[in-house]
Amino acid sequence: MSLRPNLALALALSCVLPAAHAGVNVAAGTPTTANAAAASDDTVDRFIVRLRDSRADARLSIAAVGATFGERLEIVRAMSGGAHVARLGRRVMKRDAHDVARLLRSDPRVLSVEPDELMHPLFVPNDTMYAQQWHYYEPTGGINLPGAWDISTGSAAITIAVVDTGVLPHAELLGRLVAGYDFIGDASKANDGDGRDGNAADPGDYGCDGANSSWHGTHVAGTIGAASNNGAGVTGINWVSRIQPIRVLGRCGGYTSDIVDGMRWAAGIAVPGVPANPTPARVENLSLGGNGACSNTFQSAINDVVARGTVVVVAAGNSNTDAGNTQPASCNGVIAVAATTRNGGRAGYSNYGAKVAIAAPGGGGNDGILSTLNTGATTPGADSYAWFQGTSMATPHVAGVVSLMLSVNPALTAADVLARLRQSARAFPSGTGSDCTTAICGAGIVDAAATLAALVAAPAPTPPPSGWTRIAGEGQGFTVSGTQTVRYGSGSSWITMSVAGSGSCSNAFFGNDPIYGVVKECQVSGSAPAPGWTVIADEGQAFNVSGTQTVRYGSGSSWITMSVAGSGSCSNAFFGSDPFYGVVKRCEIAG
Ligand SMILES: [Ca+2]
Ligand SMILES: [Ca+2]
Ligand SMILES: [Ca+2]
Repeated sequence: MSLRPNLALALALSCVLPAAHAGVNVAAGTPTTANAAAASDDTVDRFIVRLRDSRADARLSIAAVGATFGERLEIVRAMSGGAHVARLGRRVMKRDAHDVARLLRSDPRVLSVEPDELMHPLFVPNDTMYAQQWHYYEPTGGINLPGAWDISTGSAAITIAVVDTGVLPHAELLGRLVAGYDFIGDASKANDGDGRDGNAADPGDYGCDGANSSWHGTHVAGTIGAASNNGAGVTGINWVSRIQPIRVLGRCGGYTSDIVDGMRWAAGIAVPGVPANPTPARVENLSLGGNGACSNTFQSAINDVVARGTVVVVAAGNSNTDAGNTQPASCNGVIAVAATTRNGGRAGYSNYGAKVAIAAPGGGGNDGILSTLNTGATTPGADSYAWFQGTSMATPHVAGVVSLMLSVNPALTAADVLARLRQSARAFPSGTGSDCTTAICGAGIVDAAATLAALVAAPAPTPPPSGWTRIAGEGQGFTVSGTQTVRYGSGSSWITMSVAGSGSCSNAFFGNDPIYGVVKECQVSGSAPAPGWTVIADEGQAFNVSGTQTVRYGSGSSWITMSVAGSGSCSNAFFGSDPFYGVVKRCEIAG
């Protein structure tokens, strides 16, 4: 069966629209990033491809898949998580890209194909200035920070990754930055003259349809941790912890493939061709997004990052629509943040719906969020401050509070953090003219003081000691069979992580020091799945077992176990249902 005619049709359709669309889209001069970015988003030539056979020569295999459909398909680079970025020989309309991906996926050598979609910063610049950071302390629209600062202003052991346009060494950020990485592979998007490099400073994202540089990452970083109580400028939410710039957004946005590599690296997970992260982050702030339900590419990266004990906080989006249509806000395992205004109502631009976990101030009308910026129109100029609005600004309010929570108790898991934020959230006010409710804006407005007070009053319960078995002393290596829950620490302070294979009982491996000045050890959970599960297939692959054996299908803590004789398929259809909706699954064999 030749699929060539279908693909040709999909590609041909794509050629009609750019000219017509360009005419509609001339919003040139509108100084918002959202408009500036839209024009460059119409077409796609990059795809994220995962091959069935991970040992195959990816360059040859991917080219051969393209040739099957009469198209040129070339590898751009290998990604974290085992996939590859590939470029099609020509551009297709974005709305046709999923059809193209579906056709390529029909090749038996291919496990998955998704368009490598562009994500954008989700802020709305606003030049109206009010000399107050109402968003931190006002009882109606603020996040009740002063009471939280009485409990914690942050811990130097915690790192917060700002996955964004990069961060400038603003005087109010300089002492707080740790080395990050610049993941932008495409030099024309990067604006710094080359592809990936070790310098995550923001060179400016100017040049997208005449737009000036946004310094978006510098604004976000200032909300999380501008120098505070220093008699100058603005205050940040966290006064002590470290900020790690992860540069993924450049001119006209950033590719999903770069963003997920940056997310994994920030959490301490290896990325091909990039040196290891010496200071992995416990919190990642993603004030970015794009259209669409959660891709497998995003979900798989989020699963990996959360399994390392890192909390992922993302913007719900600025399209005044259901956040289920925005990614990565619609992914499982993230904390999606809606934006509220100074009177506590829903900001007119804010996305909403069941995917939203919690709300925080993003500003509206004349009341923006005040943070650090730069005067440069293109390349960096002088330090400055500015008011911005958007779910991009709401998100770092939550990431900042999460970093204070982890400073108080680094043993909290991502699930603990989310549950506690929601339990302690402040009820939405009514009569705002645009009321939030728990049905559309999450559990409430984040309440920093109430969240930290509850944390101090009742620390997260730790499992009984009898459920854990010592496997290594501090500084020793260890190996677990399959994937198991391992904790590192002592007494009542532990960092818990899901570990596959070998690890090291050290601060470096677990990302932080759970209990400073105390000799620690590593323990494996006694209630973890029985040792000895071995991966035999990824989702969608066929497998064979000799004789009759116990096979499980799923991921993390959700599995369907079945007795299989001979061959099977690692799929919902074969196992009868989906054990873990929205998550990439695999098959494992006992023993
Ligand atoms: Ca570069
Ligand atoms: Ca750079
Ligand atoms: Ca300051």
